[in-house]
Amino acid sequence: MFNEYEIRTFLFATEEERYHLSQHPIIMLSLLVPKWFFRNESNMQRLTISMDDELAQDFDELMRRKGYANRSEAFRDMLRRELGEMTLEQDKQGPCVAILSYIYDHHERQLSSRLAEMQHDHHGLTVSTMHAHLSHDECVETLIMRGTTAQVKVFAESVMAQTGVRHGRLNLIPC
Ligand code: NI
Repeated sequence: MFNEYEIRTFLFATEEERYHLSQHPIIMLSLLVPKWFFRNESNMQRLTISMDDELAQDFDELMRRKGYANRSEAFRDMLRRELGEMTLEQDKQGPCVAILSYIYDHHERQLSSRLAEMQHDHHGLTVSTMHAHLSHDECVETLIMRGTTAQVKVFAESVMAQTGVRHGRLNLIPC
């Protein structure tokens, strides 16, 4: 709806340019929006990135597919993900929040009780568990955990390695 670029263009334009820009109804409208509506840019840095046409096209395609409204937010998210992974990799004793999800066959011998027992044994790690009965045979579970990256990984891997547990995925978020 309102474009940060248009606002900035208006604010930094010369008198003459400003007159022409003021003919643009969207820009005039956007000036009525209070400043707090936009992100606080006072502590934001502007980076200029050069890339070849092909990479730029691929980036725009990725942005569209993922539903980003602009390149800046797409790039910030990629950078945050990369930095997060680096933090997790470098500091295995650092704190994290983790989400583990998996599907399992509840007809598998004693698997339900074994999984519950494993969670009880790590009650300090498991913050919450959600269980849903997917079908006659299958259950889906999502665990929210809190602990060091190393602890969470070891526990998650032992759960995913159980016979009958499938599609295990662990999402680690540094905090
Ligand atoms: Ni179930």
